[in-house]
Amino acid sequence: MGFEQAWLDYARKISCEGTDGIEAVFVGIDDDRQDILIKNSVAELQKAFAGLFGRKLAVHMGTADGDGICLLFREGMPAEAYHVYENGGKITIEASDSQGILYGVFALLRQMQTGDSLRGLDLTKAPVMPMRMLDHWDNMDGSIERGYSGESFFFEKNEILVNERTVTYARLAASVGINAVVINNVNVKDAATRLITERYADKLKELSEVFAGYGIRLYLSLNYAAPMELGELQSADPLSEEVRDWWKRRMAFVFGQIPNLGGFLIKADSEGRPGPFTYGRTHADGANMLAEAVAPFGGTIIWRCFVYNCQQDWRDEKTDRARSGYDNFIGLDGKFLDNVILQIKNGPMDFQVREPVHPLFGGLTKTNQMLEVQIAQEYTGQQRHVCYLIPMFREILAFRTYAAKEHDTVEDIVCGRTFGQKNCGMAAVANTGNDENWTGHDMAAANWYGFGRLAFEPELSAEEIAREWIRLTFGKDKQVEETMLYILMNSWKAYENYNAPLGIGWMVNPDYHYGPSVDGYEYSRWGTYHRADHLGIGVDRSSAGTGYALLYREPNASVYHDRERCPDELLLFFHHMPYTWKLKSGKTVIQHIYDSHFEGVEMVDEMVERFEKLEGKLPEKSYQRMMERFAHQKEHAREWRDQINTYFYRKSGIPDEKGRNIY
Ligand code: GCV
Repeated sequence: MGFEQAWLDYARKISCEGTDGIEAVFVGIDDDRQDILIKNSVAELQKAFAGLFGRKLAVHMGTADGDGICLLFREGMPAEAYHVYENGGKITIEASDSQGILYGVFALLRQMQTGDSLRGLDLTKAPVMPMRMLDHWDNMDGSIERGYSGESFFFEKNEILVNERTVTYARLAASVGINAVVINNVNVKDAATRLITERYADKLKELSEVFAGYGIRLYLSLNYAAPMELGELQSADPLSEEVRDWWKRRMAFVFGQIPNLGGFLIKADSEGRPGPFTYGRTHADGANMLAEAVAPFGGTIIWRCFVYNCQQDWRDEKTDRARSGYDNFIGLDGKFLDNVILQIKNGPMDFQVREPVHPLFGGLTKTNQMLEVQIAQEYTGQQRHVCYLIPMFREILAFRTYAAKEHDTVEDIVCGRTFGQKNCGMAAVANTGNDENWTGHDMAAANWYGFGRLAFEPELSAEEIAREWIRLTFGKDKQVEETMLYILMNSWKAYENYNAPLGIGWMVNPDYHYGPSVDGYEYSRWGTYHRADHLGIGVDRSSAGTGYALLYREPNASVYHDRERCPDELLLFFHHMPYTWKLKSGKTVIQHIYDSHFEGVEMVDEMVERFEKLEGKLPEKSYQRMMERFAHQKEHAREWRDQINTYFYRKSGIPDEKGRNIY
């Protein structure tokens, strides 16, 4: 399938003061330090100027002396940082490494496309998170686990694809500062187990070279039981010498073949995947074995904390899936090697529309950590509903853990400010596929764009990021910008309103996780219950219940533990409450359920009404694609509203104060 250019579409002509005099690029970087990143930086400038202004930029090598855009190395700047400034009509991009130059080029182009002038431009940026990663859940047969925008563009029929689309993907990712990409699903099975064998070495090398040209390290998800599944050993015990040697040899081979390999991501002992528990070993044993094997090659092991018992009995009210990540890892704090990073989902459950922050953030103090979020909207509308997630990510990053006197937010931790860690950052489960527009819903591209921008500059607001994305994608039209901004900024709240109420989560159709099913997961083995009866709803996670609330540091623990102080939006996550309980908002729980569900639908109606007015102002194809999705969202939001309201009306017998239609 063909593909569009998303926010790097230079086809639309623009005007920006200060660009007229720019006729050339001057590369004041010694020949021996010019690499593929510098070449790609120059090529990007040429491509952009050709598209945006119809002008061919000349290139002068070995000099930074001329009117135009000058690329220069300047010692002493932090890694990947850039300084872009204008002086007398001349633009200079300085960095201490080629990656910084590339980011500077993209920053300049962004400024040209979103701003009105380059006069007085003076931007210095240094990314604060060392690792800014996209995790693709692509399978080698071309399918994508939780993929909502077509098939994989990395794999097809068990082969690796490297083509024009790969290059455009790398450009898009690099333009927002992504510097690491995992190409295959964490559920590593079948052919994917063989990614570390001869079979795929050449193609992986080729792919990694494309990535390297844009400052992206290639990562692979690893099958923990590979020594057995490749038919070479009888065991995968991390303390067995034979197993350890096997991994050392395998890693020497893989890194020898793929020089730009960053390392591996591992899902172990989770949802049926193999892991060290089989041998009575800990996750530190497992992770460290692999870390030792990759250390000689500068490799990193990213080990996921999404470990829980997915064979739970719904009758068992003491086992709490929310506790499991914490319980499995907190005792291992400080036991991981330096080149291991624990990757922790933002919440203790699984990317619900609302969850508390994972208590391992702030719990772990001696371990490298990364935040894992999901821009593939598995539980937030699957890229058919619009749901701009950057406001949620901002809230998560701003959460105070109280793990230190100051600089103790999640952002501080994953930027290395709290515990001084060098190996940390943020990863997002990717939302791309081979759809023409990459992300199914055109507006879902704002999550891809936004994730990268946020990871590079976490100080940006969700609104600033949204405005940038809108201008880059659709141009600088006031009505388009304000309308799209309104939709994006209201979309998470709208979705939360018509979804499961007050932090309880789930209530989706099992397996494919789309559409309402209040009891879909209520009697299942997955540990995801709402415990509603005719009197009330919610899971008691206080000390009288599962004790989960007490896993946080004070004062968070006391606040969550106390039903009077617990924030409304998380009340049912932490407490089982009567329907008649008065929330801080002044409404009862049941009235809140009704009101929020009616409001959610009204919000969607308002978004769609505003969007319709953009007809003729957006490219016809994108407008039609979005209209189709909005029409579905409108109808589907009603389904959510009516099923949830009706369920709780029938369960509680309490009518809506406002007498609206509930069935
Ligand atoms: C890749 C959830 C998803 C699974 C996913 C898993 C994970 O359970 O539904 O599809 O597996 O999370 O994050 O490992």
